[in-house]
Amino acid sequence: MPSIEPSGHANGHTYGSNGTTTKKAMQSESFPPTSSIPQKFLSNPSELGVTLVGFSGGQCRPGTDAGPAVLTQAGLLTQLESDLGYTLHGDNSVRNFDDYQPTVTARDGMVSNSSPKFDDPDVRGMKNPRSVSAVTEQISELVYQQARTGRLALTLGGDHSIAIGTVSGVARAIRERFPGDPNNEIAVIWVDAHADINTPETSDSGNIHGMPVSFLTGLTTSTDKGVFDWIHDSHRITTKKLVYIGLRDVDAGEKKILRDNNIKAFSMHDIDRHGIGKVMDQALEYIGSDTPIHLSFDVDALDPMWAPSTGTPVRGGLTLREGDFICEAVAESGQCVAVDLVEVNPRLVEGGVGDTVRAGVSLVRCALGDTLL
Ligand SMILES: [Mn+2]
Repeated sequence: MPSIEPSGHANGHTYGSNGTTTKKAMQSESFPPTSSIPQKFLSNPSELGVTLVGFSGGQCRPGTDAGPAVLTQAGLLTQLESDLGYTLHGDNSVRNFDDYQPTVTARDGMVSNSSPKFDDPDVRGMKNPRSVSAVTEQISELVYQQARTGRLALTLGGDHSIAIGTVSGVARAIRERFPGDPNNEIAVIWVDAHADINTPETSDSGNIHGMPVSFLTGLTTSTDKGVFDWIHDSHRITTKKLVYIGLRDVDAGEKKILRDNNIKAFSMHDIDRHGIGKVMDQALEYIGSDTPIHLSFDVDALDPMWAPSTGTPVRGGLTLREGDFICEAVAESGQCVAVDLVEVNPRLVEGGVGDTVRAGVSLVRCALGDTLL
């Protein structure tokens, strides 16, 4: 079992070879883009709590587990430190969750249903249920430990099932940091081609990366031992503060869930009609200025023209600028407490991994306060 080291490197660390504190301090004096946005909910706004999740067991294509490695190799974390002036805490290498990673079958190159270290048969149709539950439980604790210090929690995935961990960890930390405050329930902006709100029962595929929102909102619960039975009320979010942006491939069962629960969703149709600027105004107004925001960005929200290396691409998506704008608008709100970037799959090389990685780097930079001018 991978060990949990919650607070990581207490003094931060340098990702470049010889970056020094002196140089960084001088840079933050002359380039203050990050600190220029007043932060409403972060007590340590210049600190980032990084979690690097190399896990792909929430779906059937190997490769998203290598997402954090290619993003960091492209210099993302170094840039956040040297260009944006953050002090980095948490992971400086990718957590691989080897014990829980499903095996790849030689026959078809797809992920098999049981992980190498323990038997993991389907539960309620879910594939790899115990593996995904165990990994997301650990992610939840790790991200909680970062968020509870008042840092912004940045998580690089991994498939989107890991958001069961990230969002639950942040929800718990914010409740704890603002006890008694009626606004201590986080809002989640879920940017995605898909709604990821299937219950095990409505899902056709059984892939848990299509279900995280149903577990996070309590639309589905589990009492099966070792299968998401670790999720409690303190981990959950309300459907009232959930906002989708970029939807265009929503299952019939999910459409019913969105309608029945009156969940706020801006599809590509809405973006076409109003433009991304107005959509973001409406999204932030809906959430309200008194609520912390967790931004969970699936790179497949972007059109495959910009981000082809992802497991479930859907044409007709966001341009890179629209994606960046969403991130910029969330950063400008001063309400952002956590950012996920998920579903970058460098094994899917058709169309170009480089473009996808560059898009991912750009999205994260924008979400963390980078500006064009
Ligand atoms: Mn997703």
